[in-house]
Amino acid sequence: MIKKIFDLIESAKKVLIITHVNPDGDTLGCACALKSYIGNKADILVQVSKGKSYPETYSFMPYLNEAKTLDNVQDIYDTVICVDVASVDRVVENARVIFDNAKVTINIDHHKTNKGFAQFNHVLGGLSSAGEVLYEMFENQNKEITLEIANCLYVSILTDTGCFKYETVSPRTLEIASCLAKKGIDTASIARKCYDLKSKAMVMFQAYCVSNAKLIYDDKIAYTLISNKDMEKFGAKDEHTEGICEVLRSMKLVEFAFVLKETGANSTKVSMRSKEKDVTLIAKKFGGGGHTRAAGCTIRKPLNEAIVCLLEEVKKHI
Ligand SMILES: [Mn+2]
Repeated sequence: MIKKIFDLIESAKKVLIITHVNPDGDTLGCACALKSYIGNKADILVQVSKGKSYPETYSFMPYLNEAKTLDNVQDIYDTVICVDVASVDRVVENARVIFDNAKVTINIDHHKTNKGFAQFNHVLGGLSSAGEVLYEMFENQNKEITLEIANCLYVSILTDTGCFKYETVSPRTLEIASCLAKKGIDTASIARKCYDLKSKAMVMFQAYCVSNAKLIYDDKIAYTLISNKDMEKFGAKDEHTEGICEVLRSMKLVEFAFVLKETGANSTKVSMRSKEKDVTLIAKKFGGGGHTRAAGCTIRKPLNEAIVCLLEEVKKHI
């Protein structure tokens, strides 16, 4: 399959590399690495809607300033490649039209819930990151990993492992990180750019969300609700909620952490983290998915009802 995918890329006329919605470091890192490899005939589509952008944190990465968005992408691609996209539900609006019309569709991912929605799928569920999957593909086919590609893949792996903290980190993950470091990337500088250049507004907003958290079930469950009003009050962007769930989980007794964000009158986006338990079991109940200890879903209910439904489900897993 790996050789086949590189052959398909070779023979493609116009390639669209698609990130998942609410793009993170992994999907963006893979998109930039692939764009760097493929060159001019490839465009990146960062799936963000009108007036929105990918997280500012990642603006240091190459090609993102020229990336397409859902507002301006055209249906002119014969080949599309989804990177770090767990399911086709995460290809939305006109991206979905382009995906459906493309002659060749490729899916490169590491979500164990990925069912292989494209014509050509290379999914290694359980690997640390889509970046690790992509690295192995390059190496398997003896493709040169340039300094630029190494930088991008390192961002993928670093961010999707929470700085090499998660159980998904294997000896091979660390070996790959080492290989990337040997290419000459500045690992300290990348970590600083990813984690220590947050805006004051973001840190203050996160502190507010954390201080609003409720702890229940002998502190086993921590959750916080974020309304549109909260977002407005702090002038917060969607990306500013990134990391709150991890802070809640970091409390000693907490097993499950949830961040519920109002996304519409009848729509609540849920991020979930756990220390040991499999949160994909909870996410799947609401049509979501993800990883064992980091998953998400959208509950078609207002914020205050969504939390009731969610806790009802979580109780079964305590
Ligand atoms: Mn990922």
